[in-house]
Amino acid sequence: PKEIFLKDYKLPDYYFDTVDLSFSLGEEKTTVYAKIGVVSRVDGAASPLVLDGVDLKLISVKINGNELKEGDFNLDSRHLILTSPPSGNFILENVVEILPHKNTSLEGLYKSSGNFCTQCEAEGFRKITFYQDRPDVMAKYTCRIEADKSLYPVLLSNGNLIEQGDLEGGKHFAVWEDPFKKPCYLFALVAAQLESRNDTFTTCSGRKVSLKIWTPSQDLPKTEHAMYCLKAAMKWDEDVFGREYDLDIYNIVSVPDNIGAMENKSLNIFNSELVLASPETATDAGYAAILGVIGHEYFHNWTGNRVTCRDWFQLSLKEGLTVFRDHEFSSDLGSRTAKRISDASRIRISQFSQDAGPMAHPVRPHSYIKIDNFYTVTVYAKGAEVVRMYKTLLGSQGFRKGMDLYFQRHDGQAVTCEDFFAAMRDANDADFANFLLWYSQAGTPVVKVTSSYNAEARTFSLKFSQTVAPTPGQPVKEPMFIPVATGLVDSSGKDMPLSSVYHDGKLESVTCGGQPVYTTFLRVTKGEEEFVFSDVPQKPIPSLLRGYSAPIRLQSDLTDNDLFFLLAHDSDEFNRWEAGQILARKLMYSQVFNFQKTNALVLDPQFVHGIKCILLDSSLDKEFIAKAITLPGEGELMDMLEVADPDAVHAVRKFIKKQLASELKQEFLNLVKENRSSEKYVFDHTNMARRALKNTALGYLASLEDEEITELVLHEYKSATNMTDQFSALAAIAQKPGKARDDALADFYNQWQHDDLVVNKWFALQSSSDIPGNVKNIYKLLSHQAFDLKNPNKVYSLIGGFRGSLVNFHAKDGSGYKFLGEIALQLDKLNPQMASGLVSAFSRWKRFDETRQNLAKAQLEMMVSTNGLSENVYEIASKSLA
Ligand code: BAL
Ligand code: ZN
Repeated sequence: PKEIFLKDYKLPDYYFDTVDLSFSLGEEKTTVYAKIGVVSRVDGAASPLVLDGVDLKLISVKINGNELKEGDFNLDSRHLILTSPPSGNFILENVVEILPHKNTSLEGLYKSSGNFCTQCEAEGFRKITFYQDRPDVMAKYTCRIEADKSLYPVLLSNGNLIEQGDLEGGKHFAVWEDPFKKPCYLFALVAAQLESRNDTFTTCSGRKVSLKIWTPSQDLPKTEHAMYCLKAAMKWDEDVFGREYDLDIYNIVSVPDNIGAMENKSLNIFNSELVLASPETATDAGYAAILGVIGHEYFHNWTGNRVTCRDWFQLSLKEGLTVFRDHEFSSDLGSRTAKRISDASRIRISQFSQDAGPMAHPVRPHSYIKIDNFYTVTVYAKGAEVVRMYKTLLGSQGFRKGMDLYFQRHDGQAVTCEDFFAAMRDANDADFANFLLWYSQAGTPVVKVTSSYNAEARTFSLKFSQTVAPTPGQPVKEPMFIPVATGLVDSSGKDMPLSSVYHDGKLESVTCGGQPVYTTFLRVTKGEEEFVFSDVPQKPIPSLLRGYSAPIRLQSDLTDNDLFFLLAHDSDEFNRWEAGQILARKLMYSQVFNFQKTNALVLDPQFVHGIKCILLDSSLDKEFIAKAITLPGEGELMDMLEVADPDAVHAVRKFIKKQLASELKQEFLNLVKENRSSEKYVFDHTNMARRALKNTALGYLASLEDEEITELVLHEYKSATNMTDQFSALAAIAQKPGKARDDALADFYNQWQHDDLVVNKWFALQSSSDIPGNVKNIYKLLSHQAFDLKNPNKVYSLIGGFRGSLVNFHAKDGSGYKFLGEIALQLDKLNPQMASGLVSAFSRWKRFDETRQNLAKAQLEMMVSTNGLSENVYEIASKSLA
């Protein structure tokens, strides 16, 4: 396999300015005719025109109406090369045949539950026709679709419908025209038996946009929430970013087996999991995910479609920015603190773990074998944190100025991360020092802070030192530019006013409009440096990295008492939560050593007291309480250990959870009672927060061996009137093996077997279970009538879910590794992209003891020596072994 490098980027020699496509869709084969207006960029001698094409049967190729003969072109399994095209502009026509019903890769044009649909990002368009499949080739498209009318009554593509009609033989056609230039990865086509929920949105300039969400008719009632989300997103983008929608129609199509959700111009195609919801079938988490993803794909219309990426190395230019925008959207519509906690947790659990493994890469990777493998938490979530730091540094208004300049400069262009940086800088005349390093340097910065108070001088000093560990291909790192939001908390728990800081030999004012501030943003840019606050009347407790102002690991010298104090008093809710998490991690860490030495495990009474105070504090938001009493995950703990020990970490977390449940049983029981509701389901923050707290309390209680509690949990399961409550109760019952668990799981399946999306939750609950030896059950579920290895949702639920149980995936007998290795190879033949996603679970095998290392390594070696392995899996497996 060939590695592709950013440094080798070259402008294309040819641009395409118009693309007219015509599809004749059939059951046996589909014919695609493409007429492309080619513009040569280079004067003089024409260079060969290299077109990408995979799994295409070439029928004919013409230039300016003349059919090319053998010798005028070269054809291999991935390219059509026109050896000597004319100099100047010309028309290229080609006809190919493709087999959508045989396409299980879910890229290009494929059949999904009997309907035709496309997925072209990143490099799927080359499975539709011969083309320069790269994002910097932007053209205006028309698309004519012809198909059987009774089988495919709905024919959709990008842009506006300009013509439609009936044809002989029971066929019909539609012609769509997209007035905006776009790269081919945004092309989309759907031919299907679907119906639509219809609505309208009037834009800020008074244009009426027709909104349609397409699903099979029986699912239409489940699209109400998605429509609400779409309209909310359109309004929000106008209000917050001044971005108006630019066409008169916006379609969203829900299909059961798309890989996720896709922002195709005016024709988003979504996995049904991210569109369909009803109170009885979707949880609060599902409702919230739909809000985020409908928003995300809509926001791409400006950040991704109108302004796109020059090349795939710049993927985070659109994804990091659009994730940031969807995070802000969800924060504005729900709880900002709770959202920030979830997003920061994802960075620290998944992204830091990627940074510490063989697939560590910068937000803008330097190279790849398959770009599909780089739709990662680093490109998306760390990329969003990088965008957030611009906002932190510039403030809301400065950030908006930067965004406006970015759109003004680059609308209709394919650009780079530097272009975004330059717009932010130029709009604000800002000094960003070496901020660009966030795009090119991989790894998690570790920042150590020590503090000291000088009572005589009334100064408080913070000394920072930062390091970034080596990552593959980057042995030596430079210091990063890190904004550290800082407050100083006095002995009564109030924030001290801050007015000046001595730094770099200068006394700098940190006031705002002449007034002191309560949080200031320290710009940490060196390997080591000191900031000294002046006029500090008493020894403060510093509240550092408020709101998680940079994606770093912070190690401070705060004592346990300081942390308990911040847990009780910090005005920054994120840091209140953070203080509790640090305390919990320290406690769990100490108990892991007790477990390893076979000493009895103990729970610090001060910790129990801290949790109790949070539980009883009625002034706190309920979702915040639910998050604050949730213990850090096993993965976070494993990351703290020299040698990852899944058995110890699992036993310790389970012990602390059960012990807390036992000591705070009455409080948890009260929370369950006080937060029940028999009212109709409402998706809003107040009600979601109430349900989150009740169900977190129920989860704690269910860890106890107690008949009365088993009865209570069963009662909650049976009396639930929405999926959030029903599923939480099921999960609580399913914690422990036994008859109650078996009966409840069987009952749930019987109730919901007709609804695939609910059955997927049922698969995931079982596969991610920590019950001992669970891999046996998963083998059984593989042959369950509802499972299908071709469907991504089912694969994510049953196989992906299994990775969620660290204790079973890393079972010391190797059964978990063997299971995943076998399945990944089976899946690789159907869908390499999904297979490589699973294989990444092996990537940190070197973190484990020798026995586990050997077992995991054997699976990776087995994969790379398999004949016919995909490039996707090869890249992950070989880099993991390196
Ligand atoms: N562009 C791929 C799907 C998404 O991130 O929106
Ligand atoms: Zn996206």
